Amino acid sequence: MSNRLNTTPNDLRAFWMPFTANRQFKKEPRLFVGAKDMYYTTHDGRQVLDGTAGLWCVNAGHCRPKITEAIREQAGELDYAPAFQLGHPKAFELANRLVDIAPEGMNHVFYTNSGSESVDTALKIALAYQRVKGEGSRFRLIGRERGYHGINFGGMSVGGIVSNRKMFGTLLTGVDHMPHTHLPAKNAFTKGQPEYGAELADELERIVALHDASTIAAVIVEPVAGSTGVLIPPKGYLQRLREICTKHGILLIFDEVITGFGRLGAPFATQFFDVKPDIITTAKGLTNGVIPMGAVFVTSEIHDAFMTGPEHMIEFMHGYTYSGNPIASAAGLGTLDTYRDEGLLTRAAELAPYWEEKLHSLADCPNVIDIRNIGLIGAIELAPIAGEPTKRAFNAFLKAYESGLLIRTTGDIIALSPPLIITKDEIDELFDKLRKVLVNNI
Ligand code: PXG
Repeated sequence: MSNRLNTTPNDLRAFWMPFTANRQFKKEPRLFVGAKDMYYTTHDGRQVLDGTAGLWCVNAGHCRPKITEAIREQAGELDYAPAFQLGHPKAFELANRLVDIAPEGMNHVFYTNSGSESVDTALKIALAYQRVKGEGSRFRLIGRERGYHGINFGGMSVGGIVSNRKMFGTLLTGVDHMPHTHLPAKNAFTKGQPEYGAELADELERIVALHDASTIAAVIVEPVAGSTGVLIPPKGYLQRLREICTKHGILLIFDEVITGFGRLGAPFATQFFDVKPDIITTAKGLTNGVIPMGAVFVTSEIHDAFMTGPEHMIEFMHGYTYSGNPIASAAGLGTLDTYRDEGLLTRAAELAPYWEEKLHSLADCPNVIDIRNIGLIGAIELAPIAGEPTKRAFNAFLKAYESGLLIRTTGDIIALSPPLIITKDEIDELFDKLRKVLVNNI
């Protein structure tokens, strides 16, 4: 008997799905076969309102013409160009356009293919920068509890989600973590940034006192923690982190894989919070999620520190086969055109008050123990079912999907982050559907 799997197209066994309950999924598959603007079409022909911009990435909505056309044209013109020692015009054009919308002083970008790669690239830039500056004793990287920085070894090491770490050995050495900023006893049901918790940034001083600043290269945080269940920075917290890093010569990295490209109502969280890091990591919204691509933004000071030595020598021993891939670059340009022409990088600021009001109107639903929001992000935390953590939120996800709404869950938290093109009517539809799910005994 052959031990090959049946590989007919509708056999689901061969594909080991990422971050998925594979057995549950394959018993009850949920497949999308089409998408347009705010809606997905399912394999059984239903429309599903996208409450999560795919996985926080489809910021301009689905199948947008400028992006689709840009990809189509590029695929017929120049499909691939080697990324090392050679180039093609669109990668440079995109870098210039990205620098134009980036926070002032972020003048250079290094391309990657995902958020995880952006994070590992940023950590490597930080370590190498300290070394080229003559501060090679700075080898430590500091992350934060409940932080998510992707799933490669660097990002996992500075990340703080135990279930993502515990299976994978010793990870990077020389990493420490600050405490997370989630204080539900004080801040539950806060609209926007919480009042309490700025002092948690001072824990960085404690870590510096323990290890000595001369051993610390960089601190990495998400300005708004997404994957861990939407943790909004307390007022003054990010400013305080910046001050402590500056005081001790530590680089500050903002992981903007989720907050980049308009999610909060400014192009980047850096501008929204008016706190300047030294390095910014991005991916997702850079190409509207359509083609994998990430970019790490650095200041001229960091970039220029590498530009020494003989000119024929490679300055930074890092890069990917697909860094600045032509089709990804074209998708990025089509995406930036769409954002510009439709004002999407600031649209969340206009919608945020309406979004906030509608989101918090769910506070009276059963089992809701906290609601949090910022920009076009929302989170609803549910009381876990006794002895069955994560099940209540997963039930909500399944019920929402059946009722024509896509939500995202992590633990017992529902996270919402719709495409930035959402209308007020669609916001109403989203929260009407979600209310029905929540009151319906999940
Ligand atoms: N950093 C941050 C802050 C992220 O949110 C990554 C890095 C990794 O990106 P890649 O492209 O390697 O996946 C992320 C990814 C969710 C969810 O539902 C969040 C992410 C990915 C998938 C699901 O919260 N964030």
